[in-house]
Amino acid sequence: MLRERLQADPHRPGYHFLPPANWMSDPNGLIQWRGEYHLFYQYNPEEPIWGPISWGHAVSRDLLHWQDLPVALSPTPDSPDSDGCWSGVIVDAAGIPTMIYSGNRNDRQLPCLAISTDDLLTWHKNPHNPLISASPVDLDLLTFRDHCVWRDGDDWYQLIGGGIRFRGGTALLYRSADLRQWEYLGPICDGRSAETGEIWECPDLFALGDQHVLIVSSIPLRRAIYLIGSFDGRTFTPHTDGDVDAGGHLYAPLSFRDDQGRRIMIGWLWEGRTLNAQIVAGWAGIMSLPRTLRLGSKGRLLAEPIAELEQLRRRHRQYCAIELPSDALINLEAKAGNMIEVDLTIDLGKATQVALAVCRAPDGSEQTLILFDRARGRLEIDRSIASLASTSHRESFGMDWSPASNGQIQVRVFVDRSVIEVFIEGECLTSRVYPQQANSLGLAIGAWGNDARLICADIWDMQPVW
Ligand code: DQQ
Repeated sequence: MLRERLQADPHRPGYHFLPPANWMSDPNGLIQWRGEYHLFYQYNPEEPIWGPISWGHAVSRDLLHWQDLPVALSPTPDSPDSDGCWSGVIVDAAGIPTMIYSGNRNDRQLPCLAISTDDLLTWHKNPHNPLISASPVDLDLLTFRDHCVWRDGDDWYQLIGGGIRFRGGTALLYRSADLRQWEYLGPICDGRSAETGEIWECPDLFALGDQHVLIVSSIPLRRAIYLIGSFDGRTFTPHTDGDVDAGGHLYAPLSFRDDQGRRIMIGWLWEGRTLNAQIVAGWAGIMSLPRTLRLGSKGRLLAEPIAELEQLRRRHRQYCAIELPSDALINLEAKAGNMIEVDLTIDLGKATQVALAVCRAPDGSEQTLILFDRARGRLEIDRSIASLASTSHRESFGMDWSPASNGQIQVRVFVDRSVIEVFIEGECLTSRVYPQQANSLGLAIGAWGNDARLICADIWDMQPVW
Protein backbone atom coordinates (compact mmCIF):
# COMPACT_ATOMS: atom_id res chain seq x y z
CA MET A 1 0.00 0.00 0.00
CA LEU A 2 2.83 2.37 0.86
CA ARG A 3 4.46 1.65 -2.49
CA GLU A 4 1.23 2.23 -4.38
CA ARG A 5 0.71 5.57 -2.70
CA LEU A 6 4.03 6.83 -4.06
CA GLN A 7 3.74 5.20 -7.48
CA ALA A 8 2.96 8.43 -9.33
CA ASP A 9 6.14 10.13 -8.08
CA PRO A 10 8.23 10.70 -11.25
CA HIS A 11 11.47 10.46 -9.28
CA ARG A 12 10.89 6.98 -7.84
CA PRO A 13 13.23 4.61 -9.72
CA GLY A 14 11.72 1.69 -11.64
CA TYR A 15 14.48 -0.93 -11.55
CA HIS A 16 16.46 -0.02 -8.44
CA PHE A 17 15.56 -1.27 -4.99
CA LEU A 18 13.98 1.37 -2.78
CA PRO A 19 11.91 1.34 0.41
CA PRO A 20 8.11 1.15 0.27
CA ALA A 21 8.14 4.69 1.72
CA ASN A 22 10.02 6.74 4.30
CA TRP A 23 13.71 6.53 5.12
CA MET A 24 16.20 3.90 3.97
CA SER A 25 19.99 3.91 4.37
CA ASP A 26 22.66 1.17 4.71
CA PRO A 27 22.14 -2.28 3.24
CA ASN A 28 22.42 -4.86 6.05
CA GLY A 29 22.59 -8.64 6.39
CA LEU A 30 23.01 -9.44 2.68
CA ILE A 31 22.88 -13.20 2.28
CA GLN A 32 21.77 -15.87 -0.16
CA TRP A 33 19.70 -18.30 1.91
CA ARG A 34 18.21 -21.47 0.39
CA GLY A 35 18.75 -19.94 -3.04
CA GLU A 36 16.96 -16.66 -2.31
CA TYR A 37 18.67 -13.32 -1.91
CA HIS A 38 17.81 -11.41 1.26
CA LEU A 39 18.32 -7.70 1.54
CA PHE A 40 17.87 -5.98 4.90
CA TYR A 41 18.27 -2.26 5.27
CA GLN A 42 18.35 0.57 7.77
CA TYR A 43 14.74 1.70 7.77
CA ASN A 44 12.75 4.35 9.56
CA PRO A 45 9.18 3.14 8.96
CA GLU A 46 7.70 6.34 10.40
CA GLU A 47 9.33 9.21 8.51
CA PRO A 48 11.43 10.00 5.43
CA ILE A 49 14.30 11.12 7.65
CA TRP A 50 16.81 9.20 9.73
CA GLY A 51 15.51 8.40 13.23
CA PRO A 52 14.93 5.38 15.46
CA ILE A 53 16.12 2.73 13.05
CA SER A 54 14.66 -0.71 12.31
CA TRP A 55 15.75 -3.32 9.79
CA GLY A 56 13.56 -3.42 6.66
CA HIS A 57 13.56 -6.69 4.72
CA ALA A 58 13.04 -7.82 1.12
CA VAL A 59 13.68 -11.06 -0.74
CA SER A 60 14.45 -11.84 -4.37
CA ARG A 61 15.25 -14.79 -6.63
CA ASP A 62 17.20 -12.74 -9.16
CA LEU A 63 18.44 -9.58 -7.36
CA LEU A 64 16.10 -7.61 -9.63
CA HIS A 65 12.52 -8.30 -8.53
CA TRP A 66 12.00 -7.85 -4.78
CA GLN A 67 9.19 -8.82 -2.49
CA ASP A 68 8.71 -6.70 0.62
CA LEU A 69 8.67 -8.65 3.87
CA PRO A 70 7.70 -7.44 7.34
CA VAL A 71 10.18 -5.30 9.25
CA ALA A 72 12.71 -7.80 10.60
CA LEU A 73 14.07 -6.02 13.65
CA SER A 74 12.89 -3.04 15.68
CA PRO A 75 14.14 -1.35 18.84
CA THR A 76 13.05 -3.01 22.11
CA PRO A 77 12.30 -0.52 24.92
CA ASP A 78 14.68 -0.65 27.91
CA SER A 79 17.15 -2.84 26.06
CA PRO A 80 20.60 -2.30 24.49
CA ASP A 81 18.89 -1.44 21.16
CA SER A 82 16.14 0.76 22.63
CA ASP A 83 17.22 3.72 20.46
CA GLY A 84 17.86 1.83 17.22
CA CYS A 85 18.96 -1.38 15.52
CA TRP A 86 21.93 -0.09 13.61
CA SER A 87 23.91 -1.77 10.85
CA GLY A 88 25.05 -5.35 10.85
CA VAL A 89 25.39 -8.65 9.04
CA ILE A 90 23.92 -12.14 8.95
CA VAL A 91 25.95 -15.36 8.93
CA ASP A 92 24.99 -19.00 8.62
CA ALA A 93 25.98 -20.57 11.96
CA ALA A 94 25.59 -24.30 11.31
CA GLY A 95 22.20 -23.76 9.71
CA ILE A 96 21.01 -21.03 12.09
CA PRO A 97 20.79 -17.57 10.52
CA THR A 98 22.55 -15.36 13.04
CA MET A 99 22.53 -11.59 12.95
CA ILE A 100 25.13 -9.36 14.55
CA TYR A 101 24.25 -5.68 14.64
CA SER A 102 24.90 -2.53 16.62
CA GLY A 103 22.32 -1.84 19.28
CA ASN A 104 22.02 1.88 19.98
CA ARG A 105 21.11 3.16 23.44
CA ASN A 106 21.72 6.70 24.66
CA ASP A 107 23.91 7.43 21.65
CA ARG A 108 26.22 4.53 22.40
CA GLN A 109 26.42 1.48 20.18
CA LEU A 110 27.29 -2.07 21.29
CA PRO A 111 27.23 -5.40 19.43
CA CYS A 112 24.00 -7.42 19.71
CA LEU A 113 22.91 -10.79 18.35
CA ALA A 114 19.61 -12.21 17.10
CA ILE A 115 18.71 -15.54 15.47
CA SER A 116 15.93 -16.70 13.19
CA THR A 117 14.26 -20.09 13.17
CA ASP A 118 11.87 -19.41 10.28
CA ASP A 119 14.15 -18.68 7.33
CA LEU A 120 14.99 -15.07 8.23
CA LEU A 121 11.43 -13.83 8.68
CA THR A 122 11.32 -13.24 12.43
CA TRP A 123 14.25 -12.66 14.77
CA HIS A 124 14.82 -13.49 18.42
CA LYS A 125 17.20 -11.23 20.26
CA ASN A 126 19.80 -12.79 22.51
CA PRO A 127 18.72 -12.17 26.14
CA HIS A 128 22.38 -11.56 27.02
CA ASN A 129 22.85 -8.63 24.65
CA PRO A 130 25.12 -6.73 24.33
CA LEU A 131 27.75 -9.29 23.35
CA ILE A 132 30.58 -6.94 24.32
CA SER A 133 29.90 -4.58 27.19
CA ALA A 134 32.35 -1.82 26.25
CA SER A 135 34.83 -0.75 23.60
CA PRO A 136 38.55 -1.50 24.29
CA VAL A 137 39.81 0.76 27.06
CA ASP A 138 43.36 1.08 25.74
CA LEU A 139 42.18 3.05 22.70
CA ASP A 140 40.73 6.54 22.66
CA LEU A 141 37.87 5.55 20.38
CA LEU A 142 35.52 8.06 18.76
CA THR A 143 33.03 5.36 17.70
CA PHE A 144 32.56 1.61 18.07
CA ARG A 145 29.97 0.16 15.69
CA ASP A 146 29.18 -1.86 12.52
CA HIS A 147 30.29 -5.41 11.92
CA CYS A 148 31.92 -7.80 9.52
CA VAL A 149 31.77 -11.45 10.63
CA TRP A 150 33.35 -14.54 9.05
CA ARG A 151 34.42 -18.04 9.93
CA ASP A 152 37.96 -19.37 9.67
CA GLY A 153 38.56 -22.96 10.79
CA ASP A 154 36.81 -23.52 14.13
CA ASP A 155 36.64 -19.84 15.02
CA TRP A 156 34.49 -16.88 14.19
CA TYR A 157 36.06 -13.49 13.64
CA GLN A 158 34.48 -10.08 13.81
CA LEU A 159 35.55 -6.60 12.81
CA ILE A 160 33.98 -3.58 14.47
CA GLY A 161 34.42 -0.18 12.87
CA GLY A 162 35.78 2.80 14.75
CA GLY A 163 38.05 5.77 14.86
CA ILE A 164 40.99 6.48 17.14
CA ARG A 165 41.25 10.10 18.27
CA PHE A 166 44.03 11.98 16.40
CA ARG A 167 44.98 8.83 14.46
CA GLY A 168 42.13 7.94 12.15
CA GLY A 169 39.68 5.23 11.11
CA THR A 170 40.24 1.69 12.25
CA ALA A 171 38.67 -1.76 12.40
CA LEU A 172 38.95 -3.79 15.59
CA LEU A 173 39.34 -7.56 15.42
CA TYR A 174 37.63 -10.03 17.77
CA ARG A 175 37.54 -13.85 17.92
CA SER A 176 34.85 -16.22 19.19
CA ALA A 177 34.04 -19.93 19.25
CA ASP A 178 30.27 -19.44 19.44
CA LEU A 179 29.47 -15.91 18.15
CA ARG A 180 28.51 -14.95 21.73
CA GLN A 181 31.72 -14.70 23.79
CA TRP A 182 34.26 -12.48 22.07
CA GLU A 183 37.96 -12.05 22.73
CA TYR A 184 39.55 -8.76 21.66
CA LEU A 185 42.62 -9.11 19.43
CA GLY A 186 43.36 -5.50 18.41
CA PRO A 187 43.05 -3.13 15.44
CA ILE A 188 43.85 -4.76 12.07
CA CYS A 189 45.31 -1.52 10.73
CA ASP A 190 45.60 2.16 11.40
CA GLY A 191 43.83 4.55 9.09
CA ARG A 192 45.71 7.70 8.24
CA SER A 193 43.17 10.35 9.13
CA ALA A 194 44.40 12.83 6.53
CA GLU A 195 43.79 10.36 3.70
CA THR A 196 41.03 8.00 4.84
CA GLY A 197 39.19 9.98 7.51
CA GLU A 198 38.79 9.99 11.27
CA ILE A 199 36.16 7.26 11.57
CA TRP A 200 35.46 4.11 9.58
CA GLU A 201 31.86 2.96 9.44
CA CYS A 202 30.64 -0.35 8.03
CA PRO A 203 33.96 -2.20 7.57
CA ASP A 204 33.71 -5.06 5.06
CA LEU A 205 36.76 -7.33 4.70
CA PHE A 206 36.88 -10.16 2.16
CA ALA A 207 39.27 -12.13 0.00
CA LEU A 208 39.17 -11.33 -3.71
CA GLY A 209 41.49 -13.16 -6.08
CA ASP A 210 44.83 -13.43 -4.31
CA GLN A 211 44.31 -10.24 -2.26
CA HIS A 212 42.14 -8.97 0.56
CA VAL A 213 39.87 -5.98 0.17
CA LEU A 214 38.72 -3.78 3.04
CA ILE A 215 35.85 -1.42 2.26
CA VAL A 216 35.00 1.27 4.79
CA SER A 217 32.76 4.33 4.82
CA SER A 218 34.60 7.36 6.02
CA ILE A 219 33.69 10.24 8.32
CA PRO A 220 34.19 13.07 7.51
CA LEU A 221 34.99 12.23 3.89
CA ARG A 222 31.39 11.09 3.22
CA ARG A 223 32.42 8.39 0.81
CA ALA A 224 33.17 4.68 0.68
CA ILE A 225 36.84 3.80 0.28
CA TYR A 226 38.50 0.52 -0.61
CA LEU A 227 41.91 -0.65 0.54
CA ILE A 228 43.52 -3.60 -1.25
CA GLY A 229 46.28 -5.51 0.46
CA SER A 230 47.20 -8.58 2.44
CA PHE A 231 45.64 -9.96 5.62
CA ASP A 232 47.55 -12.48 7.74
CA GLY A 233 44.70 -13.19 10.13
CA ARG A 234 45.65 -10.36 12.51
CA THR A 235 47.01 -7.48 10.50
CA PHE A 236 45.78 -5.95 7.26
CA THR A 237 48.50 -4.27 5.21
CA PRO A 238 47.03 -2.06 2.47
CA HIS A 239 48.93 -1.62 -0.78
CA THR A 240 46.52 0.53 -2.77
CA ASP A 241 43.31 2.45 -2.14
CA GLY A 242 40.60 4.25 -4.04
CA ASP A 243 36.97 5.35 -4.08
CA VAL A 244 34.31 2.67 -4.40
CA ASP A 245 32.23 5.12 -6.45
CA ALA A 246 33.29 8.57 -7.60
CA GLY A 247 29.79 10.02 -8.01
CA GLY A 248 29.45 11.39 -4.47
CA HIS A 249 26.27 9.51 -3.52
CA LEU A 250 27.20 5.94 -2.60
CA TYR A 251 27.81 5.13 1.07
CA ALA A 252 27.90 2.18 3.49
CA PRO A 253 28.17 -0.52 0.80
CA LEU A 254 27.98 -4.16 1.87
CA SER A 255 29.11 -7.22 -0.08
CA PHE A 256 28.47 -10.95 0.09
CA ARG A 257 29.50 -14.08 -1.78
CA ASP A 258 26.60 -15.69 -3.60
CA ASP A 259 26.08 -19.37 -4.49
CA GLN A 260 27.79 -18.80 -7.85
CA GLY A 261 30.90 -17.56 -6.05
CA ARG A 262 30.40 -13.95 -7.10
CA ARG A 263 31.35 -11.14 -4.72
CA ILE A 264 28.31 -8.87 -5.03
CA MET A 265 28.14 -5.40 -3.51
CA ILE A 266 25.18 -3.09 -2.96
CA GLY A 267 25.50 0.46 -1.64
CA TRP A 268 23.11 3.05 -0.27
CA LEU A 269 22.57 6.02 -2.62
CA TRP A 270 21.55 9.03 -0.61
CA GLU A 271 19.40 11.88 -1.86
CA GLY A 272 20.70 14.89 -3.76
CA ARG A 273 17.99 17.34 -2.70
CA THR A 274 17.13 19.37 0.36
CA LEU A 275 15.81 17.74 3.49
CA ASN A 276 12.56 19.59 3.00
CA ALA A 277 12.16 18.24 -0.56
CA GLN A 278 12.81 14.77 0.80
CA ILE A 279 10.12 15.19 3.48
CA VAL A 280 7.63 16.46 0.89
CA ALA A 281 8.42 13.44 -1.33
CA GLY A 282 7.77 11.05 1.57
CA TRP A 283 10.72 8.77 0.90
CA ALA A 284 14.50 8.88 0.87
CA GLY A 285 17.31 6.59 -0.16
CA ILE A 286 17.67 3.92 -2.83
CA MET A 287 20.06 1.03 -3.33
CA SER A 288 22.65 0.96 -6.09
CA LEU A 289 22.37 -1.70 -8.74
CA PRO A 290 24.01 -4.87 -7.41
CA ARG A 291 27.60 -4.89 -8.66
CA THR A 292 30.02 -7.77 -9.15
CA LEU A 293 33.48 -6.97 -7.83
CA ARG A 294 36.85 -7.96 -9.23
CA LEU A 295 40.44 -6.82 -9.02
CA GLY A 296 41.88 -4.65 -11.75
CA SER A 297 45.43 -4.78 -12.97
CA LYS A 298 46.67 -1.59 -11.29
CA GLY A 299 45.54 -2.31 -7.75
CA ARG A 300 42.05 -1.04 -8.50
CA LEU A 301 38.77 -2.47 -7.27
CA LEU A 302 36.52 -2.80 -10.30
CA ALA A 303 32.75 -3.27 -10.44
CA GLU A 304 30.25 -4.26 -13.12
CA PRO A 305 26.47 -4.29 -12.86
CA ILE A 306 25.30 -7.90 -12.35
CA ALA A 307 24.66 -9.77 -15.61
CA GLU A 308 21.01 -10.42 -14.61
CA LEU A 309 20.22 -6.78 -15.45
CA GLU A 310 20.24 -7.64 -19.15
CA GLN A 311 16.95 -9.49 -18.54
CA LEU A 312 15.29 -6.11 -18.02
CA ARG A 313 16.24 -4.83 -21.46
CA ARG A 314 13.20 -4.19 -23.70
CA ARG A 315 12.89 -2.05 -26.87
CA HIS A 316 16.32 -1.77 -28.44
CA ARG A 317 17.70 0.75 -30.93
CA GLN A 318 21.18 1.33 -32.24
CA TYR A 319 22.95 4.34 -33.75
CA CYS A 320 26.34 3.76 -35.37
CA ALA A 321 28.95 5.69 -37.33
CA ILE A 322 27.77 9.20 -36.49
CA GLU A 323 30.21 12.07 -36.90
CA LEU A 324 30.28 14.47 -33.98
CA PRO A 325 31.33 17.86 -35.36
CA SER A 326 33.16 20.08 -32.92
CA ASP A 327 31.26 22.32 -30.53
CA ALA A 328 27.78 20.92 -31.08
CA LEU A 329 25.37 18.69 -29.25
CA ILE A 330 23.61 16.16 -31.54
CA ASN A 331 20.21 14.89 -30.46
CA LEU A 332 20.18 11.11 -30.59
CA GLU A 333 16.61 10.81 -29.32
CA ALA A 334 14.35 13.57 -28.02
CA LYS A 335 12.31 11.06 -26.02
CA ALA A 336 14.83 8.37 -25.16
CA GLY A 337 13.22 8.07 -21.75
CA ASN A 338 14.29 8.10 -18.15
CA MET A 339 14.33 4.35 -17.49
CA ILE A 340 17.00 3.28 -19.94
CA GLU A 341 20.40 1.69 -20.41
CA VAL A 342 22.80 3.30 -22.89
CA ASP A 343 25.99 1.52 -24.01
CA LEU A 344 28.32 3.75 -25.98
CA THR A 345 31.57 3.44 -27.87
CA ILE A 346 33.05 6.78 -28.89
CA ASP A 347 36.21 7.57 -30.80
CA LEU A 348 37.53 10.75 -29.24
CA GLY A 349 39.57 11.72 -32.30
CA LYS A 350 41.26 14.99 -31.43
CA ALA A 351 38.37 16.32 -29.37
CA THR A 352 39.27 17.69 -25.97
CA GLN A 353 35.83 17.02 -24.50
CA VAL A 354 32.97 14.68 -25.24
CA ALA A 355 29.68 14.80 -23.36
CA LEU A 356 26.60 12.64 -23.17
CA ALA A 357 23.47 14.53 -22.11
CA VAL A 358 20.71 12.53 -20.43
CA CYS A 359 17.33 13.59 -19.07
CA ARG A 360 17.49 16.51 -21.48
CA ALA A 361 14.57 18.88 -22.08
CA PRO A 362 13.95 19.69 -25.80
CA ASP A 363 15.04 23.30 -25.18
CA GLY A 364 18.06 22.24 -23.14
CA SER A 365 16.73 23.95 -20.01
CA GLU A 366 17.30 20.74 -18.04
CA GLN A 367 19.98 18.14 -18.70
CA THR A 368 22.64 16.13 -16.90
CA LEU A 369 26.02 15.93 -18.60
CA ILE A 370 28.38 12.98 -18.36
CA LEU A 371 31.52 14.82 -19.32
CA PHE A 372 34.74 13.22 -20.56
CA ASP A 373 37.29 15.99 -20.30
CA ARG A 374 40.61 15.00 -21.78
CA ALA A 375 42.11 18.45 -21.30
CA ARG A 376 41.50 18.40 -17.55
CA GLY A 377 41.97 14.64 -17.25
CA ARG A 378 38.54 14.32 -15.59
CA LEU A 379 35.33 12.39 -15.93
CA GLU A 380 32.43 14.21 -14.28
CA ILE A 381 28.71 14.15 -13.84
CA ASP A 382 27.69 17.78 -14.26
CA ARG A 383 24.36 18.56 -12.56
CA SER A 384 24.48 22.33 -12.87
CA ILE A 385 21.24 22.34 -14.93
CA ALA A 386 20.00 18.84 -14.11
CA SER A 387 16.87 20.31 -12.57
CA LEU A 388 14.98 23.59 -12.56
CA ALA A 389 14.08 22.95 -8.93
CA SER A 390 16.04 25.06 -6.47
CA THR A 391 15.85 22.15 -4.02
CA SER A 392 18.14 19.94 -6.17
CA HIS A 393 21.86 19.73 -5.49
CA ARG A 394 23.98 21.07 -8.33
CA GLU A 395 27.56 20.28 -7.49
CA SER A 396 29.58 18.04 -9.81
CA PHE A 397 31.42 14.92 -8.73
CA GLY A 398 34.04 13.10 -10.74
CA MET A 399 37.33 11.32 -10.96
CA ASP A 400 40.67 11.51 -12.70
CA TRP A 401 40.33 9.99 -16.13
CA SER A 402 42.23 9.67 -19.38
CA PRO A 403 41.14 7.84 -22.52
CA ALA A 404 42.44 4.37 -23.38
CA SER A 405 45.47 4.29 -25.67
CA ASN A 406 43.25 3.69 -28.74
CA GLY A 407 41.43 6.96 -28.00
CA GLN A 408 38.12 5.19 -27.48
CA ILE A 409 35.61 5.50 -24.66
CA GLN A 410 33.41 2.55 -23.77
CA VAL A 411 30.78 3.39 -21.23
CA ARG A 412 27.52 2.00 -19.87
CA VAL A 413 25.01 4.41 -18.42
CA PHE A 414 21.91 3.43 -16.45
CA VAL A 415 19.27 6.11 -16.08
CA ASP A 416 16.46 5.31 -13.68
CA ARG A 417 14.49 8.49 -13.05
CA SER A 418 16.35 10.12 -10.14
CA VAL A 419 19.48 7.97 -10.36
CA ILE A 420 22.27 7.81 -12.94
CA GLU A 421 24.91 5.08 -12.70
CA VAL A 422 27.92 5.26 -15.01
CA PHE A 423 30.29 2.33 -15.50
CA ILE A 424 33.53 2.80 -17.39
CA GLU A 425 36.19 0.14 -17.47
CA GLY A 426 35.08 -1.06 -14.03
CA GLU A 427 35.07 2.40 -12.43
CA CYS A 428 31.69 3.73 -11.28
CA LEU A 429 30.09 7.10 -10.76
CA THR A 430 26.60 7.34 -9.36
CA SER A 431 24.55 10.49 -9.06
CA ARG A 432 21.04 11.63 -8.18
CA VAL A 433 19.02 14.11 -10.29
CA TYR A 434 15.45 15.42 -10.11
CA PRO A 435 14.31 16.87 -13.45
CA GLN A 436 11.08 18.86 -13.11
CA GLN A 437 9.75 18.76 -16.66
CA ALA A 438 7.86 15.73 -17.95
CA ASN A 439 9.67 16.04 -21.29
CA SER A 440 13.22 15.98 -19.85
CA LEU A 441 13.70 12.63 -21.56
CA GLY A 442 16.20 13.39 -24.34
CA LEU A 443 19.56 11.86 -25.09
CA ALA A 444 22.22 13.90 -26.89
CA ILE A 445 25.93 13.64 -27.52
CA GLY A 446 28.52 16.21 -28.44
CA ALA A 447 32.22 16.99 -28.90
CA TRP A 448 34.26 20.10 -28.19
CA GLY A 449 37.69 21.31 -29.25
CA ASN A 450 37.67 19.09 -32.34
CA ASP A 451 35.56 16.43 -34.07
CA ALA A 452 34.86 13.03 -32.54
CA ARG A 453 32.89 10.04 -33.76
CA LEU A 454 30.17 7.92 -32.25
CA ILE A 455 31.13 4.37 -33.14
CA CYS A 456 27.92 2.90 -31.75
CA ALA A 457 25.22 3.62 -29.21
CA ASP A 458 22.88 0.86 -28.04
CA ILE A 459 19.84 2.02 -26.12
CA TRP A 460 17.32 -0.14 -24.30
CA ASP A 461 14.18 0.77 -22.42
CA MET A 462 14.41 -0.96 -19.07
CA GLN A 463 11.48 -2.91 -17.75
CA PRO A 464 10.35 -1.65 -14.34
CA VAL A 465 10.46 -4.23 -11.55
CA TRP A 466 7.90 -2.60 -9.28
N1 DQQ B 1 24.38 4.00 9.54
C1 DQQ B 1 24.04 3.16 10.65
C2 DQQ B 1 25.29 2.93 11.43
C3 DQQ B 1 26.35 3.20 10.44
C4 DQQ B 1 25.78 4.32 9.62
C5 DQQ B 1 22.98 3.83 11.47
C6 DQQ B 1 26.38 4.44 8.25
O1 DQQ B 1 25.35 1.63 11.98
O2 DQQ B 1 27.56 3.52 11.05
O3 DQQ B 1 21.80 4.01 10.70
O4 DQQ B 1 25.54 5.10 7.35
